[in-house]
Amino acid sequence: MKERLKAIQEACLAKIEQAGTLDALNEIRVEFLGKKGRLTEVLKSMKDVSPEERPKVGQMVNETRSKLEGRLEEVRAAFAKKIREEKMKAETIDVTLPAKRRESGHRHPNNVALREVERIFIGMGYEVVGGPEVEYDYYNFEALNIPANHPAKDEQDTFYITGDILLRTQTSSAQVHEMEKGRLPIRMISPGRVYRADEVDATHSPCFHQIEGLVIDKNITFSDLKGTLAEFAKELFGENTKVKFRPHHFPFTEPSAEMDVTCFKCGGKGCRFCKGSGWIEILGCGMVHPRVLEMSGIDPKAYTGFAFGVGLERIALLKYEIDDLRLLYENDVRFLKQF
Ligand code: 2NM
Repeated sequence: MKERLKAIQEACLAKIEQAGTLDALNEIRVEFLGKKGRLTEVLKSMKDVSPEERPKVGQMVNETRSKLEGRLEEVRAAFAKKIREEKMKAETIDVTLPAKRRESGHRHPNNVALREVERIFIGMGYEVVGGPEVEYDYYNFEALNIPANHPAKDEQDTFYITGDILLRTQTSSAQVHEMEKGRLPIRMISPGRVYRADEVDATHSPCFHQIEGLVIDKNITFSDLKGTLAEFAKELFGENTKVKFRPHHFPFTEPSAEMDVTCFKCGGKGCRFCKGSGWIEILGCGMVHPRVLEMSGIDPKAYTGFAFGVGLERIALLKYEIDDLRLLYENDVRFLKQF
C-alpha cells in the first residue's frame, strides 16, 4: 500500500512539473484527487486492509493528499502570478495620453444677458436688490397706483394664492419694499422672476424675468431718465445705438414712455430683423407717479424719481438672435451651448 501511494505521489508530482497551463493543473487535480481520482480509489480499497492497519494507511493517504494539494496550489499560484504580470505588462498605461474631455455646464443666455445688464448698472452706481416672488396684492398693485378696479388687475392676469396673496406680475413690488425703508436716495435695479396668466407661445410665457430700475433723489428729471437709458442702450447694443421715446401710459409713472433703440443689425436703415422700421422696442419707463412716492412714505415735493422695466428674455432673444422664447426654457444643451 505504501508503495502504491508513493507511486501515485511521484506520478502526480511529475505531471505537475510538466503542466504548462492552469487547465492542465486542473486536469491533474481531477485525475488524482477528484471523486473518482487515483488517490480516492486507494481510500475505497481500504476494505482490503486489515483493521489494525487502517488508521495508519488512512493517515498516509491524507498525508499524500495534502502534499499533492500543496504542490498543486504552489504551482497554480506561480502560474497566476505570471499571467498577471504578463497582463500588466501588456496593459501599461500611457499617462501622456490626453484625458477624456468632461462635459461641463454652460451659462444660460438669460443669465448671460442678466449679468451684462447688472454690470452696466452697477457701473453707474446702482444696487441690485431682490424681493419675494409671492407678494401681497398691496405691493404688486395697490402701492403702484393700480387700484382694485383697474383693468391691469384683472384676475386673468396673474395667479392668486389667496384673496390678497399672489405671484408677482412685476418686480416693482421689490422697489416698493425698498421705498418703504425710507433710505434715500435710491439707485437700484431689481431683477427677478415674474408671473402672468399667459398662454405659452413664441413670445409669451406664464413665468419670465424682468429687470426694473428705480432712481429717487432730489431734482431727478426726465433728462436723467433719458441720459441713463441712452447710456444703457449704448453699452448693451453698441456705441452707435440711438434711442427714441414714445409717449405711453403706465399707472405707476407720469409721464410714461416706451423706449426704442436703433436696430443693431442694420443701424436704423430698416431690415428683416426690425421689420423694416429701423427701430426695436426695448423697455417701458417714466417719472415715478407722485402718488406712488406718497404711498411709500416719500414726500413728492422734496423727491422725484424715474423708473423703467425691461424683459430679460426680450434682451436675450434680441442680443443672441433667438426667434422663439420657448427655446430658453427647454434647456436643450445643444441650444444652450451656442451662447
Ligand atoms: C415699467 C415701466 C415704467 C416701474 C415703476 C416702478 C416704481 F416702483 F417706482 F413704481 N418700478 N418700475 C416701471 C415704470 C416699470 O416696466 C415696464
